Amino acid sequence: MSDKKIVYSGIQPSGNLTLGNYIGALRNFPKLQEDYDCIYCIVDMHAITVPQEPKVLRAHTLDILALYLAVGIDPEKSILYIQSHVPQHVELMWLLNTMTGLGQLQRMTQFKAKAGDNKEVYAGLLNYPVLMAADILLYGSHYVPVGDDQKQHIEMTRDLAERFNSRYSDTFVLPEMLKTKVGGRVMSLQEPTKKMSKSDPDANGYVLILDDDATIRRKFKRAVTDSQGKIAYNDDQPGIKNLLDIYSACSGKSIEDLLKAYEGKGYGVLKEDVAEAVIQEIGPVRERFHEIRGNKAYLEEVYTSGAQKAAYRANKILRKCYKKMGFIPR
Ligand code: ATP
Ligand code: LTN
Repeated sequence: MSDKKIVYSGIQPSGNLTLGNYIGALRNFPKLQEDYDCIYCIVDMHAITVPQEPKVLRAHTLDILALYLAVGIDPEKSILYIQSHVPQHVELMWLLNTMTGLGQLQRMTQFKAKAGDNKEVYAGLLNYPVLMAADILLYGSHYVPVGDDQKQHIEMTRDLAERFNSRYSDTFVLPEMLKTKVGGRVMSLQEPTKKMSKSDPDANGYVLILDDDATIRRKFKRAVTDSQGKIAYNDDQPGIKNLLDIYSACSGKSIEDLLKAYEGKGYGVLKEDVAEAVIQEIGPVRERFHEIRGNKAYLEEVYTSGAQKAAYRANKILRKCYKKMGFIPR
């Protein structure tokens, strides 16, 4: 095994991926392959913490795999697999569950947001962060590239690792969040104070990686702005700020340069140009996605060999945990 540091990340097959998922997470993954030992997972066990239609879940799982490949993740360099194919995740989650505070879980913002006003809230949703901690700790991961919304989950993962280490001796690496330089939090196009989310009931709020060009142009045209009529970068104008962030992330131009270039210009022009920058950035990914997604045999080969490699590594750490906790080895 190489002595490179380990990078781990996962995406839920809970819907079609948005521009937020792409800028905040996905597009950063292939760049890390050269310098790190990368493991990328499709976290289907997390996706079922909210109801999923079986047929749709199956399709979304393969979609994410094809997207991972389309952005340039190379299965020869990185481990690419489906979470449910490596049962060690759920085993470690159980061990960690026995040392996770109920109060801590109930205070997680994602739990509160997703539980919302639902009458019936299931235990899986509450335990979501414990499964995420297991994903990360099972591989001795050093860095976790995720969007800003995952900060609390990473902190909890570190807490659990520390608790286990101090109770049973050094076992887990304390992982660090790898933040995106630009676009760590892409906001909704309709409610720019809310994060862009694939589970938003309003489809105009998000742009999907797989949206066609005309749809992308239309969604940006309808993006909510404000009545101030000047292009500036501040929290009083969250819609414009979000458009500038997206533009900067897709074009590589700095916010200052954009502000200079758009001084005195109208919102309509800005929206059109942002749409074009987005199309330029994600158009090629979309094309590669369609080529790869049709090749079932190739996808199967990738996830089968990925699961084998992942399980081999996961098993090593899991056996250590069992032994330290006092279980009789098999
Ligand atoms: P949902 O929106 O359905 O709750 P999600 O998109 O937040 O789900 P994942 O699919 O697991 O959840 O997210 C994958 C990655 O995309 C994570 O690293 C997450 O931080 C990142 N991400 C999600 N939404 C955004 C966003 N609006 N801006 C930046 N990064 C994001
Ligand atoms: N909660 C994450 C998805 C996720 C994940 C992980 C990310 C599950 N397990 C392990 C990084 C590492 C989210 O992005 N919503």
